[in-house]
Amino acid sequence: MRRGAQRGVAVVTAILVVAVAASTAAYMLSTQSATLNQTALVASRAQADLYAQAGLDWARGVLAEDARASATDTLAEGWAQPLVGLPVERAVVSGAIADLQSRYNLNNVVKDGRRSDADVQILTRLLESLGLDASLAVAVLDWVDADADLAGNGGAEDAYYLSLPRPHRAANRPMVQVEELYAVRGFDAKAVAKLRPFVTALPARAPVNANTASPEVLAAILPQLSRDEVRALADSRRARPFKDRADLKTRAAKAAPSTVDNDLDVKSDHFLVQVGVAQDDVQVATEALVARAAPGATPATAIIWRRPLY
Ligand SMILES: [Ca+2]
Ligand SMILES: [Ca+2]
Repeated sequence: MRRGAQRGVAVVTAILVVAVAASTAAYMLSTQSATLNQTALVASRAQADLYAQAGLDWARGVLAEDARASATDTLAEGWAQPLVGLPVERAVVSGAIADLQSRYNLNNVVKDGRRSDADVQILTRLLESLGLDASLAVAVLDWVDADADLAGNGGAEDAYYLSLPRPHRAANRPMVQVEELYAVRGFDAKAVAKLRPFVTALPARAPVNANTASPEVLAAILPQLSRDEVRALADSRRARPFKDRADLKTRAAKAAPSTVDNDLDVKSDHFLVQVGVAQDDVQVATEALVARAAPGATPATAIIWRRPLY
């Protein structure tokens, strides 16, 4: 009986030892494979970063080549066609180039250090056409202009921004990223979401490319034209892109020639390049603002900023 009990305990102990040994082994195996996975992940990530960089360089090359090939920029050109899922070794690379001058440059509201009334009016019309408060244009102007004087109703400078629950200052310089709008007086997430597809923040004064702009943006710039006339003008681009400003003036005969000269163009110098890379379990996406120099200049393109997309 006693001997039997001892045997029983021995068996239980043996089972326990085996179980502990097994679980320790399993644990060791799992940590080891986690380490292996981690190493593979870091390697994949580094490789994906390299592909993203290569994708960016490729896009810059495409834009430089396009500048040599044509004096206009239209959505029918090669650069405007997205690159969807190109297999490169173990990775899949996607990319897209968007013309940022198809949008209205918010920084245009200040010209040569001073308020540009014509541009504030363009922004006001754009806001109104989107169902947004027109006074937001004044808030943008105060945000961008160097002074601390209120530009008008709805304007805001440091005194307003410093009184907020999360105080900050007015930028008082050109916007670097269009997301700065979230910090500007009167803009909530909904207003930013509405306006954002139509505006951009470029480092230099930039006219809107009439060959790529949306009818909404064209209408804001060309108030002399009716909605239908703007749409017809935009539709006509598909068969016949605008060759130059003279062509634009002829085909938008009601437009003020000075508006065409100051606020419109038929080409672009600023592009948003987005590159995505998927390799194994790693996904890398990056976007960059690429500025194109005048034809013949070196370097042909420059990266103004670059940031991870996720
Ligand atoms: Ca072109
Ligand atoms: Ca200001």
